[in-house]
Amino acid sequence: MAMTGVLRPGHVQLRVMNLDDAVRHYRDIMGLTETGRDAEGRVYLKCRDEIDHHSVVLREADCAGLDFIGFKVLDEATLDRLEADLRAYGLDTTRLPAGDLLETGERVRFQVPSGHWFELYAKKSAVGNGCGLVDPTPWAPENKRGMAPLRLDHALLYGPNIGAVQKIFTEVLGFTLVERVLNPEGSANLIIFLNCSIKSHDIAFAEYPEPGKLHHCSFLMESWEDVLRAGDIMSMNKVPVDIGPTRHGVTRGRTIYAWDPSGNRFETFKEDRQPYPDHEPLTWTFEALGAGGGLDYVQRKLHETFLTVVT
Ligand code: M3P
Ligand code: FE
Repeated sequence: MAMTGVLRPGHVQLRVMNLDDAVRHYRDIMGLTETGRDAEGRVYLKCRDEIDHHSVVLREADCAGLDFIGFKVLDEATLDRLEADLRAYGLDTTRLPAGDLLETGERVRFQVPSGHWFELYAKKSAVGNGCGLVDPTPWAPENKRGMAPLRLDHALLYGPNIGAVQKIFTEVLGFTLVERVLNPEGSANLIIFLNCSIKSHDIAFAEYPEPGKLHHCSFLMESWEDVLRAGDIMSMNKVPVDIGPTRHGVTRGRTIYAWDPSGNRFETFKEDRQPYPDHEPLTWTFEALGAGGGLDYVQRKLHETFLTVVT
């Protein structure tokens, strides 16, 4: 098997300021399926083509934002190895018990120098995508509701010390730098896009003074047509839109950025690039992030919200 180690972002736990409004957004407007609620009141949801029990966990809190992101790893031996590797690198790790998140095995949690909390886990109950395992259907009609994203795809996080974060992800966790945007001086990276697969990115970080911030969680759509259709659904439901529909020059992703009722940005996204680990990373100058269409290839402008609005 070529794909080992860290497989993918498997879940995000989001803080929302009103649980009912958030459930209406993620379940009824976006069309994720609710798969459970726990004793703490957290709500678990999954996208229609995901196999595992959940990818989005909503927790009611006083302020919006991201509690943590979990990455699924191949198996328990990989989890043990990566835990040891993180410790050998000098990071503190803690183990959360199986069942702390519904239907999820033990998680190895650690904080990176941007202030974000990550966790690795090897086990989560497979509930399936409704298509079956023998003579499967291509999609399950009962799960194709609302915007109907296929899966949680990636997140862009804002915080300090992204150079140190990049080292952890590439040197310990086996990620590859795929694309980057330089700072205005050209002296360091302002934004880095990393994958652990051949996705255009599995995680991205932007240099920002405040630690632990969320720029967006992204959801993969089946087609560009479905991104536009998601835009229709946003308008019908008065979901506030930030940017798009357009294409990012950086990563080539076709996109809409919009906000959930708590102000957490989310993206409906159709990827358009599959970089292998042997490909050279692509570099964008800061000037090209705006005028070169890095952020918005159609309008070629640096929308102010991109650099300033985070939760
Ligand atoms: C994405 C994406 C920038 C592009 C961001 C890209 C920073 O959010 O999912 O492709 O210009
Ligand atoms: Fe994105």
